[in-house]
Amino acid sequence: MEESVKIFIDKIKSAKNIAIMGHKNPDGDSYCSVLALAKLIEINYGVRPTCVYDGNIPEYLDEMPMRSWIKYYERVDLAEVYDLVILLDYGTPKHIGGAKPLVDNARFIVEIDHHQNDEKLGMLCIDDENAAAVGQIIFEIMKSANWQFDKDVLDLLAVAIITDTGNFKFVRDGRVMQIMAEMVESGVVLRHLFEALRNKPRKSVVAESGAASRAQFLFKGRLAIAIVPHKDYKYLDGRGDTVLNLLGSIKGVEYIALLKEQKENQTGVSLRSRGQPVNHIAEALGGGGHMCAAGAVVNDSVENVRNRIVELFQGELK
Ligand SMILES: [Mn+2]
Repeated sequence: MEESVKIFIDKIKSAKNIAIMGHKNPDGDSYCSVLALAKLIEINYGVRPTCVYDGNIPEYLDEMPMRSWIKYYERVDLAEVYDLVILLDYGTPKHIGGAKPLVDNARFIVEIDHHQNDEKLGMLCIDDENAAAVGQIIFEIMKSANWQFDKDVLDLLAVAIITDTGNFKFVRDGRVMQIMAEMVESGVVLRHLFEALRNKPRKSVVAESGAASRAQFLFKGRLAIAIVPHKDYKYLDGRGDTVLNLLGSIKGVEYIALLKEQKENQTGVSLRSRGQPVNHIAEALGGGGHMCAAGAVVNDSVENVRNRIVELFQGELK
């Protein structure tokens, strides 16, 4: 077992209270990894961690088990001092959100992450930038520590991996597929999980497909730009994957930029590609992410952000 995992386990064993949180506006990996790790700690060490989130939980995760274990940060006592706070999937000051007091007051902070992160909050960091999801790192910890697990844990970790790999599209090595194989051997039924994820509200699919139908195609159709206006933004569930998938399935489209008018002068940007890097463009906008899937939130109007993105792509696609 790695030294960092040994320290992590010692910290769990000696903690009287534990809190776990993912990043603000949790995605499938962040949300499911929090719940899976909480269950693992309860099963193996007899302590039920407090699970906290900020922002919105996407509706497609409604069918996931253990929903009642996780609480909106305003519903927990933010003044409580925890022996151990565990940050999963992007623990930087700006990603934590409203639960930050728990981090500030914590006696010890462990961070488990698979992003490039220069602002780590963890006193102990179990990071692996090559992992496809935090769910994968937790699975690996679970195996190396020989932890007991149950069906909820496996289903949650499987969904963490499925969602963060875009249904396995972004898998970069065989290890994560070996883990999936192990999970299937242990009883995970992928068909049930995919079915459970087909759970979006009609309004969000209608809003997303509307944005896709109004998309513009630039640079001989290589870049698709779609805009979700503010009036539709509230219907959006998660990042707008329907738009990204629809536009990404068009022949000749190599890059997709989805702009979400979150409020006046605040525009969320999701960038995708068929393999070429887009993270430097997200970084130029003040964001970041993975090579083929990145994003940013820009404090500017959707029109200005659109023009800036076209400018940034101009250098590469002209
Ligand atoms: Mn993740």
